[in-house]
Amino acid sequence: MDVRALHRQMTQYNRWKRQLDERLQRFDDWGASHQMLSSEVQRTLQKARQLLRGDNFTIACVGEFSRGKTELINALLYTEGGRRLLPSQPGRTTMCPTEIFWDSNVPVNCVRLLPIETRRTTTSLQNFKRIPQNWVTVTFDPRNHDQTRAAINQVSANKWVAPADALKLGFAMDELGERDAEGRVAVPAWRHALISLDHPLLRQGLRIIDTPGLNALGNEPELTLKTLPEAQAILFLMSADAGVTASDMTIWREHVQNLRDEQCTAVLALLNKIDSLWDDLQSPADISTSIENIRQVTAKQLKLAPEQVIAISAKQGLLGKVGRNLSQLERSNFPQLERKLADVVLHSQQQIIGHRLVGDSYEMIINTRNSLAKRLSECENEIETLRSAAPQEAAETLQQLRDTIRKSHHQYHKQAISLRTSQRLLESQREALLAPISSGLLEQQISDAHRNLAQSWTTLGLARAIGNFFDDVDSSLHHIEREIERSNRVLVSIYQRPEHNLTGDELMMRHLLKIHHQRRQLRQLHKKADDFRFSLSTLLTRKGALINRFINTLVQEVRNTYVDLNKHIDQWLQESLSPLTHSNQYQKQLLETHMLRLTQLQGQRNTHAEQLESLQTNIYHLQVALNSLEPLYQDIISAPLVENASENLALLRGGQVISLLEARHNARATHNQQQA
Ligand SMILES: Nc1nc2c(ncn2[C@@H]2O[C@H](COP(=O)(O)OP(=O)(O)OP(=O)(O)O)[C@@H](O)[C@H]2O)c(=O)[nH]1
Ligand SMILES: [Mg+2]
Repeated sequence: MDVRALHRQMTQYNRWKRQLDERLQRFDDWGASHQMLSSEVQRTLQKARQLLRGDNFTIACVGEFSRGKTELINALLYTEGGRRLLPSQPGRTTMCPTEIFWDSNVPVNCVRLLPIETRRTTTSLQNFKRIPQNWVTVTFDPRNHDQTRAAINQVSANKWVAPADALKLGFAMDELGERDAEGRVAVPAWRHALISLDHPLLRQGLRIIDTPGLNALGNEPELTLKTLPEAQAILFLMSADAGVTASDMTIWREHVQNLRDEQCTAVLALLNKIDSLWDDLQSPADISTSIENIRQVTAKQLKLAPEQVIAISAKQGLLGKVGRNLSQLERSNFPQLERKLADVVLHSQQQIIGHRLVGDSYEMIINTRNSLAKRLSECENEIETLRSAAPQEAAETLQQLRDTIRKSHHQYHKQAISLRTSQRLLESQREALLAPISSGLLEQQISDAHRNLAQSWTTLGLARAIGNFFDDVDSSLHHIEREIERSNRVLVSIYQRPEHNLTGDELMMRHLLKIHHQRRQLRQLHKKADDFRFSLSTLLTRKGALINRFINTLVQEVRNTYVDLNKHIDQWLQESLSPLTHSNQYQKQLLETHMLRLTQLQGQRNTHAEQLESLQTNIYHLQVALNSLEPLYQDIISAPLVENASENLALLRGGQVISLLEARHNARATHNQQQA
């Protein structure tokens, strides 16, 4: 039985990323030592490397209280020692959202805690993460179990406050439990916890988010608006003995379903605690049948494919690992969950492979090597021609060689001019592309929304103000999509010009302007805003503070997405022609160097032997450069990146698919128009 699938996949993923990063660095170093790479190429390499380094793999556990979210994390992270890492008990245990990871920049085992009082401000969690002074840090030595437990158990800490203070912190009375003798109520002591723990899985870049049940998501807008959408996988926990309860369904609908539908997050629904259905009086076959039935019913209720619902026992998984009892572990079905997660890690790897920056970097390496090899073979032909020429014809032969080179240089020069014109053509789209998402326009819409909100004393008025704001956002999105379509036509027409001599459309398809990611984000925010609007009548009377925090977070997230969009489009304008430019500049540069050498030879009236020697030196330099690039090139072509085929075959535009044929047809039409 495979009990280490996730660990193995994470290790493989990291090794793969390191290898990719190392290859890009080798190319960068090669360029530096041979002075052969333009600053544009270097920038692409740097950005691709940043992408690889910044990438974490995040799993978030979501569900009602006591479904076993924390127990599942304990089983996932168990290594040795026979103890639970995180507190997991009957009833409410985890009181604040908790992120568990290993921060290799500050390699200290510690728990950082954000006091609940920070909820009185409208500052977002993201901003608090940048202000270390607001956090209480408790360091611990993992070999000291009592110290570790005391530090980590803080995630279930409560504090007693007056009911009025609890309301100010955004809690609703019905969320709070019994009052103590002094009439106070218990609220979580911390708003958020960050646990940095040196652990083999976390060292590989795994990040786990544990959330408390009981309306924690509703109370912390940033969790639903930002943290969950950014996770690569969401585990939604239910209890096998209860099936999908009404409150499970509410959490599913409000916080998870939408993320799954947008298909950027892998969602697995888990029916936990199957051991509570194990019954000595029933045959194992009967028990399996009844678990299978619950699984099928759950899949239907959640509208998921049955293979996305897994019946497990987190507790038996943990106990099986602790006691090294393989049959118990197998029966808990925990290894199946780990295999599923391993598949999600693999998917994440494919997404990196499909990233334009990574594809471009590989393309440049291959392109550089091929240009170099071509130039070298041409030089070898030249020297052969010169060698076979009689000494008295040498001057004439040199002249012929220069003419040939000048001709090809002329071709590249013409291409360079055409590329500059193309770049200007793209640049001329800038204003129209960026206008719908300009910060001025957005800030105007935000201030209109704030004014309307401030004047709205009724739920209807508030709902209308939020609705109007998102109508504005939608209309900007619509507007920009029309502009993108136009700009992509221009790009296609450029890539398809005969002088670029491209075989296949892969390169062009990779460089079309796509904003799937940002569009998805804005749609999700819109959907959340709608859900919020419709729940306003129940919220208004009790949660003024929450409404403010929600709206602020929402607006901030829209703002962030706009900033991201602006950056994305600006980069596209600068970089979408870079593969063509790189190839052209590089060939041109090689030819120029060579032509200079031939001109010097002609001018210096050297002997035939000296001329041959000089050309031989040139060949030698090219050969040295090629030899040092060759191992990297061989590595790359022996293990190429596998492209995301579907993305290259069709360009998705606002849910509509433009076929490759159509794109080509459009390109030809534009090209003909320009020719005319
Ligand atoms: N029998 C059984 N009990 C389990 C299983 N998983 C968790 N439990 C128990 O259920 C109780 C609640 O588990 P937790 O992991 O604390 O649940 P949670 O979802 O994190 O709950 P909150 O932190 O309150 O949101 C604990 O006593 C666990 O030991 C399981 O697979 N089988
Ligand atoms: Mg918990």
